[in-house]
This record gives sequence, structure tokens and C-alpha cells, in this order.
Amino acid sequence: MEEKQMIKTSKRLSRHLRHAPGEIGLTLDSAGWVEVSALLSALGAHGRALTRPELDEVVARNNKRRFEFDATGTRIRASQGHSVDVDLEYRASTPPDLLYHGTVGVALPGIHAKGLKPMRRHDVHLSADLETAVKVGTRRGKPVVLTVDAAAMHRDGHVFRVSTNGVWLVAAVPPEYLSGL
Ligand code: HQG
Repeated sequence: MEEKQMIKTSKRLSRHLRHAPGEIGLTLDSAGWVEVSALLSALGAHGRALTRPELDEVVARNNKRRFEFDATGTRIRASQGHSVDVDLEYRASTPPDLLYHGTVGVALPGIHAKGLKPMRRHDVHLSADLETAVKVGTRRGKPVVLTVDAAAMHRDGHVFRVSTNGVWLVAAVPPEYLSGL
């Protein structure tokens, strides 16, 4: 599949597997899974059809491994990034001592006042490496990278989880754990 088509399809999958399943008549289960056959027929009924081999290619080649199949390959979900209410059932894990969050200057006053909030998503997204945080910030403009004292948060009882595709998830980051503001 052409790169352009891959990106378009990935965005379409993100939309329906993270934010708006109902728009194409899909229902996700409580952990975000949907039958592959249901997804393919819903996509076909609402725009360009996608074949199973095409879906496999988009999942395998996706630059952020955004989607995953279950062990039997009959169900699919987004690994993180949802705005719909799901419990992805990731186990709580010990984070690296430092985690990073990429944002932009315009968000800083709000973050300074309230810390990092999940905003329209389910969790705050953090990365273990600086480079990813720079990329995340760059989506919105000139990137600002904040450093999260994840060791202290963990010690204080905040629960961290890591998604299948390596994104660190936490409900919120109070301002006292942030530097770089
Ligand atoms: C900001 C993409 C004001 C926050 C990326 C961010 C990531 C606040 C924006 C993933 C705030 C939310 C997630 C506060 C947070 N006041 N602004 N108190 N707290 N913010 O898109 O982390 O391509 O929901 O800094 O690469 O940017 O979709 O989160 O700028 O991995 O797979 O509010 O989405 O991945 O924006 O991005 P988002 P994010 P995908």
C-alpha cells in the first residue's frame, strides 16, 4: 500500500477505534476490542472498503504500532489514545525515574496551574525518551519538553501503566512533579 493511503487508513482506524466507533455503527467492548470482521464490514459500509490483508499491513507497518490484534487475530483495538471510556487492562508498572511530555508554550500556563491533565483523552501520555516527546510537541508547534519526576510520583502512590506500544499512561501529573515549566 502507498504511504499516503497507509496514513489515511491509520487515521481512519484511530478515529473509530479510539474516539468515534458509533459513527460507523461499531461498539467496542470494555477493553476496546472489536471483531475484525465487524470492523471490516463497518468500514466497507461507510466509505472505502478495507481488506484483511490491507488491515494486516497497516497494523504491521504503523509507525507507532497504534493497533494490536488479540492472540487469535480475530479482534483488534487501539493500544492507547482513546477518548471513549475503556479499561485497557494494562497492569500497573514501575516507571523509569524520569518520563517526558511534549507540549507547546500556549499550554504552559494551564499546566503550571493544574499540572498535566488527560484533556480529551483517557490518560496523560508520557514517553521514556526525549526524542518522542519532542515529536509529540512538534505536532502542535514549537515543542516544549517537560520532565516528570516519575520516581517520586510512583513513591507517592500514583499508578503508571505502559501500553503495548510503549506509551506511559497516568491519570494526571500534579505540577510539583514537573520541571521545565
Ligand atoms: C496539553 C499522539 C493546558 C498537553 C501523540 C497536550 C501522543 C494541557 C494537550 C498522543 C494541560 C492534549 C497524545 C493543562 C495537558 N492545561 N494544556 N492543564 N494538561 N495539556 O493530543 O500528549 O498520533 O490529548 O500538553 O504522538 O499531545 O494520536 O495529548 O498538548 O502519543 O497516536 O493538552 O497522541 O499520538 O493533547 O498526545 P493530546 P498529547 P497519535
